[in-house]
Amino acid sequence: MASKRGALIVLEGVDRAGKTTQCNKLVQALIERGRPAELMRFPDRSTTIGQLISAYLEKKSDLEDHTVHLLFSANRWELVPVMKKKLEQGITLVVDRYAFSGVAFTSAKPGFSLDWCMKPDEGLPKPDLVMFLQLNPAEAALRGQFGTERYETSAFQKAVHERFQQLMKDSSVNWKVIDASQNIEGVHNDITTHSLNVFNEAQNTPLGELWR
Ligand code: ADP
Ligand code: FDM
Repeated sequence: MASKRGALIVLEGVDRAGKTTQCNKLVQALIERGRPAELMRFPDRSTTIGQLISAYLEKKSDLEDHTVHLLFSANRWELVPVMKKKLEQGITLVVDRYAFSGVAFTSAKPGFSLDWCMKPDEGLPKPDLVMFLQLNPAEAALRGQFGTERYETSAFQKAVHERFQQLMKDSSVNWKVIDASQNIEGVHNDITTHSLNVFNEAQNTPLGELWR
């Protein structure tokens, strides 16, 4: 009998909402419960495409807006074979940003529709669960200043946040909104509960295709 697949779990949210902190804690908690789990993050800056993206984010290079959008998407597609293999092996993937960041960030730029931005990511492995870490800008500001990378300004982040709200209206995706203003353990407990709840369904249904 084929072994049960892992779950595909994504964390999204505004800058400093705690995505990286929580992804690491979730992987650890799942492993401690005997469920194999691994962390992934997008963009994955280690690949050739990822290095182009990284230079762009660090403002070491300029790329045309459509082009960089497609590179972010290509960076996900290039990792799909690895993702599918791990999921088939029963490994749960906890992913720090995914196609939703891709759409929210590009569509926050002038002249980009949500529809156009979604197209290149259509058909990617569909997450079993997407948790949005919700935090208001004033509380995010208490966690530190913006960094120096591209997109790290309050006006742009506000536009991105609005786009995320639009994306969350899509009921074909299993969105859960998490109150990210709680302390680290409080957020972690909510995230762990939602994650454990999706295991049964994930194990008994084939991996879906995003936005199809
Ligand atoms: P993100 O990946 O969403 O940008 P991080 O996990 O890197 O966020 O966290 C941003 C900063 O906020 C870090 O200094 C982290 O220690 C801190 N932080 C994370 N979660 C919380 C929390 N629940 N309460 C207070 N500070 C937090
Ligand atoms: N970002 C991230 C995009 O613009 N498109 C994408 O598809 C993805 C995955 O890149 F500003 C943006 C979001 C953020 C930056 O920063 C990545 P981190 O600190 O590596 O998450």
